[in-house]
Amino acid sequence: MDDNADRAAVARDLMKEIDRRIGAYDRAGAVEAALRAAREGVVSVPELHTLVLAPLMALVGARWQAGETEVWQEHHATGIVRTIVESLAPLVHEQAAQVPRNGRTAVLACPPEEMHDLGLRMLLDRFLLAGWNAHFLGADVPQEEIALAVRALEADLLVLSAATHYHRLRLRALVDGLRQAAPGLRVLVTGSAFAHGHDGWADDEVLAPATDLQEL
Ligand code: B12
Repeated sequence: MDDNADRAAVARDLMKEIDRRIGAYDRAGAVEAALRAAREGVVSVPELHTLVLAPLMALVGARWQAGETEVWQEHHATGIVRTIVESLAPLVHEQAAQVPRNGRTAVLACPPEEMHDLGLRMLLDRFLLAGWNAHFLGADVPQEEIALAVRALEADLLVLSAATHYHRLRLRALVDGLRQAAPGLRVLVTGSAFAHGHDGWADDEVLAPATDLQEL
């Protein structure tokens, strides 16, 4: 087995273990399994995000959609995954301190009424680990507050994330408005609403998950 296949297999096993522990309502065990793997370098933080936690959340969503689980179980699982991501902040800051800083600042936010901020929260860590100075504003941020934040934080880049098609449509007007208010600001959109294509958006307006953030 090559190294990539090896790491993918390790990540799959870790996802199964975290999933099993969440299913058994073993919050401490699920968090500890993820933290141990990241601290020991069994998976890197970006691998934990993309190969373990994102597929786990897709599985959680699919089970709910198939009627196999209740909404509260999806909320329960989401809460534990969020705890895992937040618990890794000290490790991320420690690792980011070893990476040469690029002197650029990114602001990450969800547009008004968009509640899916977990993927964007993971992206914050990946920006920090790629040498950016980055700030996360979270879910459902009013347009005026986004405009104030990019100015106050002297952002070079604004990343807006949407998970639902409905929010993706409203994002067009929001992005155009923000660009008018802050000419020269680079604005990118991302999130699972764009996972199956980005009609109505130019290629260079969309941040795809495979993008090398150091090259942005
Ligand atoms: C957790 C969750 C919630 C939580 C959000 C918690 C939070 N704070 O983030 C809560 C309960 C709030 C929620 C609410 C709703 N949700 Co919800 N939710 C999910 C769930 C289960 C997981 C999302 C997640 O965190 N994934 C983990 C992160 C890391 O993954 P990600 O953001 O998707 O990003 C990955 C990929 O998408 C991809 N990717 C990301 N960006 C990009 C960009 C490009 C260009 C590409 C190519 C790929 C890509 O790479 C990432 C890493 O692998 C998904 C199921 C699913 N399959 O995604 C549904 C899902 C996103 N929700 C959905 C819906 C419909 C809703 C509700 C409308 C439900 C309702 N009737 O109330 C509300 C809307 C709330 C709102 N106003 O925003 C739909 C969206 C359908 C659509 N496309 O329009 C989904 C897909 C479920 C489904 N299959 O129906 N939800």
